[in-house]
Amino acid sequence: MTKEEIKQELRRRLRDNYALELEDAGPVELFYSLGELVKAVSNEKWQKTWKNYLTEEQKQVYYFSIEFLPGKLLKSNLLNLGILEEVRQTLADTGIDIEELAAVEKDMALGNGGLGRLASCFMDSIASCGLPGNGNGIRYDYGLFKQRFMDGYQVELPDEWLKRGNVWEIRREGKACDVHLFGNVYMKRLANGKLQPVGENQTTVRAVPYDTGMIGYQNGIVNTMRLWSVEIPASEEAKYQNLTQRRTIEDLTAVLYPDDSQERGRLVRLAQEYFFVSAGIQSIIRYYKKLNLPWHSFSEKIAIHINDTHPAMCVPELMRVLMDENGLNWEFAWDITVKALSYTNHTIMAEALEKWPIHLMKQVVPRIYQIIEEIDRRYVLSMQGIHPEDLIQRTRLLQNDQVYMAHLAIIGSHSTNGVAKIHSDLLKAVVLHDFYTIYPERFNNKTNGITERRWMQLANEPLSKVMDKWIGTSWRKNPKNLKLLLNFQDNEEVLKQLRQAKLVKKAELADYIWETTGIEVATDAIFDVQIKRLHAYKRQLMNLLHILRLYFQIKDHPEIDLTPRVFIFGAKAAPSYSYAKSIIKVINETAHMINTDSTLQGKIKVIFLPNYNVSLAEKIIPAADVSEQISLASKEASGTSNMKLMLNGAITVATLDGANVEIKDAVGNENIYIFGLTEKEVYNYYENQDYSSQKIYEEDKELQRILDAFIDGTIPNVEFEGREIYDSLLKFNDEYFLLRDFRDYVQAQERIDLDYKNWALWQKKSLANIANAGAFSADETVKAYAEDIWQIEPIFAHTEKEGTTNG
Ligand code: GPV
Repeated sequence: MTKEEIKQELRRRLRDNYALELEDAGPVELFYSLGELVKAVSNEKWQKTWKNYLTEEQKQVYYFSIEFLPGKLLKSNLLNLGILEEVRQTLADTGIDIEELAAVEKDMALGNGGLGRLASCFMDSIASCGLPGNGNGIRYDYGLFKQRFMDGYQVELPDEWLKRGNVWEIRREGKACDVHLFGNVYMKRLANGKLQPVGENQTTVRAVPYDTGMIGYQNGIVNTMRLWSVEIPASEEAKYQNLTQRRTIEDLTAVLYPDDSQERGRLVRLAQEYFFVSAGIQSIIRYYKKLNLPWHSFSEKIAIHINDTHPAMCVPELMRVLMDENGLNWEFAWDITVKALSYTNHTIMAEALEKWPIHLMKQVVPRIYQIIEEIDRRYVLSMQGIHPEDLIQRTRLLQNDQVYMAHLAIIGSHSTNGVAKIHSDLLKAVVLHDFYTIYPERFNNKTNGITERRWMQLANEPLSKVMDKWIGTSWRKNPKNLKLLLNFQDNEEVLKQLRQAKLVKKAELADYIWETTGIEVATDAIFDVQIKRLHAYKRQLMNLLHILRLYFQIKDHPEIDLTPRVFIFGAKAAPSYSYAKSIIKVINETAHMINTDSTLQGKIKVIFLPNYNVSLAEKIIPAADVSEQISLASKEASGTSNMKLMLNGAITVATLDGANVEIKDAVGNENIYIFGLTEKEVYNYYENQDYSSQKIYEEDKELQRILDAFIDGTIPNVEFEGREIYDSLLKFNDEYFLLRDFRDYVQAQERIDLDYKNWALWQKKSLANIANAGAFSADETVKAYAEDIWQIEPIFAHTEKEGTTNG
């Protein structure tokens, strides 16, 4: 599209939809008109893509995830369509700043954190690699809550993202399906002697899909993310005249559960899980039937991926549809199911491993529970005589009146993968060791990845331009080529320009901090960033202990030569996670104490930015100098903010946990600050039960002063929270070994303080991080999934300019 065409199209839409001239339109009208224009451009490609999949009978993957976290889509869509610069220019010619209208878009925040964002990075990469893939999830009316601070406390407000409508989605009523919940099931004998399950007193709801195009990077591909919304079916209208009853149904897709890696055994959550699983499986079967192929070819055309256990009911649901609705026998249906399905595990934290009470399953999804019982029975039977009885009992689906969802996912699929090397190894060695004994061939690793299109090209234009200038633009298409930057490690001009680019983003963030908090920060300070959900295992509290140490140091020695530092936090706590909320309160109070104390001469500042989300991440990450990845070794499955920060030239201070281990291997020891217990040492403590935080406290005067600050009034207004935290560290023996790792952490921080003073040395480390970040491109990750797990192939190996169809 030329600039002239863009302008005309925009003018026409503004006139037709709003009766406005381009010159008179405000950001809202401009955003919606531009959005529609983008949709028109991409719909043509979308239509070609899916038609092509159909006629070529391409094998497709369906990525089932209860969370997707795309953020804003306008600029990403423009970039991937290859018209971002043209549109920016066109608007600029009329005196409009594209950023102003881009800001109108609400973040699509249908996810909590890492898991949902990973799903969205994968959607971008799957399309960009020309892989036939679809997302399947839930269209929540309200996404993750909006976070405010009041008196330092987290306050949650509803996320009304659909208030002004969603330009990107297409409602496809024609593709709706019915989902049955509750009631009971009995077996009816048919004339041919077969047993047929019949549902009684069921609640039937309508699942209506809303499709959003997932636009590939300048390759003509547009895939589909399908999100389901609940409605009352026309046939049932009479039943639901009562408003309260209607509400109960509509509640099903009303709101995202705001718990990150925490299990919650709520009925509505179970119904949500079944709802999007059933609708998704039904629409896959409907598609497969169009192909007119025999059932035994199913897994040659369809791969279904289970993103963590939330969609694990794909196993019994696919069995149900194949048997009850299509007459296949158990053995045949089981063979198809196991071949089609695959599963990713995202945590080893016991409290996050889903288990559903049997009574709840029987109540909400009675037929599914019957099938689960039968899977369990046959599993036990098939293993007897092959494996020891205790192993079979430990791995079966039904235990302690609960359904173990991870067991269901592993037994009912052909692949189980972890999300970083260390995590996958721990699954095999400890958490899922029993299953590894039984199905060693099913286990594999797929280290997470990120899309550098959003996290570098869009979020960090100054850095992108420096890259273009020195290594050319090929990294934009092929992130692995970021490696070319290594040729310039000793080129002072390159180092200077990289530093300059960082400074630009730091200045922008400093402005944002000033506007939102009224606090002034200096851009020559180290911007030290920890951004992720608030969890005890992620140890934001240890970061705070270090900050308090610096505070006391400056208080005692005002003349001390510290490199100025700005500590930046972004984190939401699950509304029910009171310990995490206490940590937020204490960080906020400490921040206030420090930021208002002029005797500190601005040497340290603490900024807790409210409402951390994808858009805020895009502001913070490019401005970061230091990336805090300090979870207790073995607890963080992978992490992905570690990769985004590295890509933007931040240097990581890290434990050997999750993907940090691979980041260390990629950049080398001299370009990362590693500290703390190793995963083996942590497990040793568990085995020997000989950890005593009290002992460490007693032997460390400085640590005593820091911990006492929580209860002696040093940190103001935290009478309750300070005590809670103090007790967790001493009375309850410091579950995540903060005190054990503290000294080592402090030493790593002291090295950072020193190294930063030598800008060229620091910038060289930063360069090494940028250059080696290509290894963590989600493009590479999804290609590995495609080859090893899904067995799907890219359709177009060529670029946009060479054409958009392959014949
Ligand atoms: I399970 N993760 C998440 O965000 N929510 C969850 O419910 C579960 C896991 C995260 C892990 O904590 C991260 O370490 C990981 O990088 C991310 O999933 C993506 O794999």
